[in-house]
Amino acid sequence: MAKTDFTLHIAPITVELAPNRILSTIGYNGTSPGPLLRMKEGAPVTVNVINDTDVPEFVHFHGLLISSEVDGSEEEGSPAVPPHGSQRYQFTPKPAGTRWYHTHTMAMDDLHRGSYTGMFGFLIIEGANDPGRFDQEHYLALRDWEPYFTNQSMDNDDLDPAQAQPEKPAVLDTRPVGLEVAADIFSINDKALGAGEPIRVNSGERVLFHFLNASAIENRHLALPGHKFNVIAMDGNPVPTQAAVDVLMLGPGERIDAIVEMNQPGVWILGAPEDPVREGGLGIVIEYANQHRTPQWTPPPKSVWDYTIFGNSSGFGKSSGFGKPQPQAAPTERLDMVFEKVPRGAGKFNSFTVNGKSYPHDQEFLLKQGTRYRLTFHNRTDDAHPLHVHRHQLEIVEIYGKATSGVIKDTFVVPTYGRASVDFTADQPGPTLFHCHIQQHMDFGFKALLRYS
Ligand SMILES: [Cu+2]
Repeated sequence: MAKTDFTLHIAPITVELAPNRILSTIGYNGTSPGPLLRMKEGAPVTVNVINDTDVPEFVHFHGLLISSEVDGSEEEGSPAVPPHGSQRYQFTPKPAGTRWYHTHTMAMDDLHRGSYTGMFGFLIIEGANDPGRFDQEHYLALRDWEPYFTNQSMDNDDLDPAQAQPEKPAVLDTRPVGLEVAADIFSINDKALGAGEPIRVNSGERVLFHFLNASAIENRHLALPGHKFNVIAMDGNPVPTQAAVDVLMLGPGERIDAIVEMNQPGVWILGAPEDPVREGGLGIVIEYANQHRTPQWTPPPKSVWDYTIFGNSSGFGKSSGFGKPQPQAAPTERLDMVFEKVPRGAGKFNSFTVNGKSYPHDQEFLLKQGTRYRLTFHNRTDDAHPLHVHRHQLEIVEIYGKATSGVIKDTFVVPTYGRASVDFTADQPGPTLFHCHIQQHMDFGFKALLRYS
């Protein structure tokens, strides 16, 4: 048997967000986030997962181009980690970049299962990507805790681009909607704002941040007063055009690598622009040397998130000059997915359909190996959804009614009533799961299985 390179031990843990706020959950190796797994691109690894709970578990390696057998998805036929048993995953990690791993079990109406737990962590694949000069780096995962059901909409999608909403139906469905999941307690990694050590910086330093939205629930925004985020990679993939922005947006599952030039001495809060979210814990203090005062927060300039400014079509920003994706052949086949929400379609909860049908869409999405596809997502719902395709890389080619190229993602947010197209090459045989990365949406129908013919 191959030697074990990494061991993940699933068991109940406690997380001390603050001295007066200690949570019980499930985690990997006694902590949440779990250990940072550092792998080398192209060097085979064995991950041994030991499950010390009473239920089957799946560990999904998110953003990796690996086979269905080890992808960690029940729908794709990966074997479960049995209760009080273990499972070995052997694969060759690729591509280089900021990836992550997390549980992929269903939660349904149990808010103590699946991605509501502390089972997630960063997975870094080291390779040829060159982030440029930096003085220190930090891995920051955004989380919410102690989720509950509510019929009060908590959406904060107002920072999304104002747009035509091409998929908005002429007549809106006004039936009462079901219970949704919300949370009021937040953290970055395992600490609420102010409870952990600050990030200590010197004026003039370049700090590389690896951000991950590990929430099961909601898209998140981040800002750092007086500073800009120079985005160099999204979902671990270098962007064709590096651009500096005031506010980042990450849907659940998304990652952003960004360099911040520390040139505003003071003590600042890096956190969520929405007051209840930041005051609920989603933030971390940035403290310059020899600065002693209360951490400052000022609202960021009004800002909209737009993936296309990082693409090849953009006229501003500076070319990253590394890892630039090769121009791809034009797609020869088309696929369409239409998403609709059925209010209270699952009893107390809403359900979702893809092309008017429920999972698993037998034989509906058949891929021919080696073919490049254009997949268009039609979001006929009143939410912005983080869409994720397993084991493949997606090139955004149209979003917000704008064309772009070269932005390579595994997860991206399709706006409310919006439309987006991605191109991908079917070069990863095996069942392939597509789903919304909001746990409740996935559990209640927002998913489909793509198969190779
Ligand atoms: Cu969703």
